[in-house]
Amino acid sequence: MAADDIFCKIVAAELPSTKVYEDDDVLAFRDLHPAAPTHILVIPKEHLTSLWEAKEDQAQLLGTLMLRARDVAREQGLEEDGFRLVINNGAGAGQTVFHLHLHIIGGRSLAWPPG
Ligand code: DGP
Repeated sequence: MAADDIFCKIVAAELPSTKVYEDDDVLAFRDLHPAAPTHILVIPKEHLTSLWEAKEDQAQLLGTLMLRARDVAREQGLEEDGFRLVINNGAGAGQTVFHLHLHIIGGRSLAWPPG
């Protein structure tokens, strides 16, 4: 756990969150500032700063995050109209919380390319 990481604090239940999925390795909860009707964050419970920092031996965890995000999207009823998974890597790409997270964004039409 990284002491100054708010998502580690959410994993440890030191900060509140609206959870939508949890298992031993993965937590999914609603984004505090939703950018769409459905906006959920999927994170590894173990601290990982960013995709950039991921190691080869974390490949299985990265794949699991993708699959659980897919499952959450399905449970939230997003499959018919589509949804987007986003990873912001680095401050220049808009990363503000330095604990790897996948954004699940859906429930409205989504423009491409993103800004
Ligand atoms: P990013 O910009 O990719 O690092 O996304 C971080 C997201 O985290 C952003 O959409 C807002 C959300 N967020 C920030 N602080 C909290 C929090 O304390 N709780 C929840 N649920 N979401 C948060």
